[in-house]
Amino acid sequence: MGYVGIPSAALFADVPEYKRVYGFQRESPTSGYKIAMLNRGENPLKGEEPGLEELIKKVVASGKFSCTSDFSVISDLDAVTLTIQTPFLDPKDLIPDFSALSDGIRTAGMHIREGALVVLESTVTPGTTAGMAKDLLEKASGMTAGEDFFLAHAPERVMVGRLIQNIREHDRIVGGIDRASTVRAAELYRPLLTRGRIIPMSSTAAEVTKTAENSFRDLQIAAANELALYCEAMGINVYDVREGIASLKEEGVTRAILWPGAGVGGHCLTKDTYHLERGVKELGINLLDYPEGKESLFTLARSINDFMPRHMATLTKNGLKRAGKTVAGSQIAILGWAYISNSDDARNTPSETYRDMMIKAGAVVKVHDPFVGHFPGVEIIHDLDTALSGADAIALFTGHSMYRNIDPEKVRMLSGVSTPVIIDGRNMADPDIFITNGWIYQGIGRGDKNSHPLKV
Ligand code: SAJ
Repeated sequence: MGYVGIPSAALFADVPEYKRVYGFQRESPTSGYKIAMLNRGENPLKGEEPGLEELIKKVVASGKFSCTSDFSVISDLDAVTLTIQTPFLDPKDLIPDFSALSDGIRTAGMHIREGALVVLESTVTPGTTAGMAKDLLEKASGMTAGEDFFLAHAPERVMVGRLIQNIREHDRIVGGIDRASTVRAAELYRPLLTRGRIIPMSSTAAEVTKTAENSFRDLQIAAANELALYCEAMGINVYDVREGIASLKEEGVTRAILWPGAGVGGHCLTKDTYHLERGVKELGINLLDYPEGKESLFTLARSINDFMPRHMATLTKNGLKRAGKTVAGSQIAILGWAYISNSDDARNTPSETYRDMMIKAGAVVKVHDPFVGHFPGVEIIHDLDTALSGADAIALFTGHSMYRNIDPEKVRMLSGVSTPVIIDGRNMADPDIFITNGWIYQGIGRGDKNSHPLKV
């Protein structure tokens, strides 16, 4: 019952053909509260999720959906889907942490009945469905996959803020361990789709599709970030360049250039590359023909995107230096703890890397976020004025809409600092307005502004 499981369960329960849907949640100290909330028809996910609140109310009121921690109910079910987190223990050695997923698979295996379908929606290393998952299910059930029960991979492709829409409208990749499993899984998901279509393939191809689409996105972002770093060094505005590149639109010539920024967070782009890398290492290393000694393009992209919060630290140091200050002893306000705009999701947030660096360098750091309720070890301030008062520098890390209208004059008064510094990691602030109001401006990709003359 997380960001993927909750909207999926509600949508399955809203399908007329499906008689009954259960959401399974362990009675854990951190998440057990969701069971009662969901059974009251309430949405445990914070942040804006259009349509989800109403849908949960509807399917609970109709009695088609309920949440339970009693996993034995699985023995009455025709299909079980698993949307459990698959983080990495150590990206360097490509070791994923499949402990939670394995527990879920084993539990499902202990209860599934003959003829049932099991679907992994979690993003996994290519080869996992037909390998580890099949073995765990067969051992736990005593049955044979493909003969006594069906098994497939149908990766989630959702983004927070658009969960319901994404599940309904995105094409659905469906990959069975065999043809019968692919057909059964296609049958399960087809009624969910309003615009999307089913794209059938093998389970391993489905796993590669998912891990590769996120690795490609991460690569595109890394290319935009590298270009931004180049533009800073060359004293030009990356957003002019981006507009220029994006303007070439012609049949077959798409120039999908994404946005540079303060970093890449979340539960997906930060790890799926490593699933892909582990997959080729396990399934194809002896057959792979690749330039000798050259690093994977995808892991290089990871290191460029992981560098961006550190670059924000350098811009902060430069900005404070221009104000005659050092990071040590300065007060810094981080605006945005969530990894993505207008959401409460702070998994692998780039803001954390930056905060740790600033504290280590001797700064006093305050963190503001309108959506993130709390975060282990970090005090999240919800009142913007409180976060900004006394700030020598403000670092814009997340594109929350409310930060677009920051009034430089008002904030300068609040900070009580004669020459405050703004470090824009999401192209939210108009440099000229801030500079005119006596601020020192530093922005990612803004080589045209980062050495602006100081207003005397
Ligand atoms: N980001 C940039 N520049 C951009 C786009 C994003 O710096 O141009 C940053 C964001 O600020 C964020 C991170 O990258 O920190 C990830 O942003 P995202 O927009 O990729 O959001 P995710 O990670 O929630 O969603 C991705 C999506 N994958 C693709 O579009 C290929 C989504 O479709 C997937 O469902 C999701 O991963 C997932 O769950 O795998």
